[in-house]
Amino acid sequence: MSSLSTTDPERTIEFEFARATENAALNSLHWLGRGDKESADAAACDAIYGVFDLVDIAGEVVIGEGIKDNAPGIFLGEHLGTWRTGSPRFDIALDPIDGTSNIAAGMPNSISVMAASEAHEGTGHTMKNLPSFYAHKMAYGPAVVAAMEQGMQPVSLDDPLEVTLGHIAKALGKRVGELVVMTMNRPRHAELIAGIRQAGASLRLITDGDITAAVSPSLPDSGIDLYVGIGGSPEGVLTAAALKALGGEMLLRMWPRDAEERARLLTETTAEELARVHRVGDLVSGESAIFCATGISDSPLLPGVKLVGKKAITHSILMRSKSRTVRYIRAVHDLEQKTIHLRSVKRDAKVG
Ligand code: VTB
Repeated sequence: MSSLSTTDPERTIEFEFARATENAALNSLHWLGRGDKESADAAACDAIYGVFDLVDIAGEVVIGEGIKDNAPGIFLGEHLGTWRTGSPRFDIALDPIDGTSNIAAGMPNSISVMAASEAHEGTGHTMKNLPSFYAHKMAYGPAVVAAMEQGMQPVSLDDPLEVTLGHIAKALGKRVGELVVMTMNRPRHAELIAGIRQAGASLRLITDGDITAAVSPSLPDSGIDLYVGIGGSPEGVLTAAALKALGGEMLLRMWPRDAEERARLLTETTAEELARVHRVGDLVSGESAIFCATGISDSPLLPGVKLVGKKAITHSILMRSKSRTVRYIRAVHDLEQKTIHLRSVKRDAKVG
């Protein structure tokens, strides 16, 4: 008779993801505010490798990082886990630090984040690696999804902003003036920002890290009603893994930066794909997915790491879409006892 852990390996393996992002957060904390984002990223990657070097899974990175930030990175196609015979296969998406500029500047809004979905022989990847650098995204929570299921006109990336805000407000039983919209502060968002102000909604701008921003509207107490803007494509897929478990939704369309990128993308994909509006289920097509993040510095999703005497307190969110269980894991790490297994060193490193 097979046990739950062999028929549903996601159920036990998910906790290793929490260890991995916790250790990535703890190991990168040293770099908070030191102006060195590459070292912060390298420290997070080292800890993630270190955890998975001890875990019996056959993990393939299907969405990695690196190219964008010119960072050390864990790249597409890399293997995580021991790959012992019989280990369950997982597709993995990760951003060892979303918001490396934030951590380097000692600013809020950085997390370590991973997503995974069980992979099966012969079927394609369970998470979609988009070839564009940026994507146009709009993310909203379960109440808006429910309103649309009950007949409210669906929101669209192509509607004028005031129309979209009208729909969101109606779905949430608010006035537009009571809505809070979040986006990244970028020149490319000048028109968007002006439009939000013009419509009379409140605006929360962030410098970086749009995974936490896009997940926020799906959390009951984040105070954010809508995320909209142009941010990284891989971050969009990681967001989708979270929304799949939270019951939120996102519309995402690739956004070529310029004519040169558009031309390159057209050699890799079709014009239809470029024009396509993806939803959560298109980006994360596996039957189920795990999403896990640990706060490094404070964000609307999670508090950052707190050092209290000889202890470090981490806050993580761990969820999987199959059960829709959302766990908030507050962990107290005794820094005098705790070791972080790193790939780069033979013996385990002490924290701090
Ligand atoms: C985006 C966003 C990320 O970097 O990729 C952003 O999705 C880069 O935007 O969360 P710019 O090129 O405009 O700086 C993050 O904010 C952090 O990686």
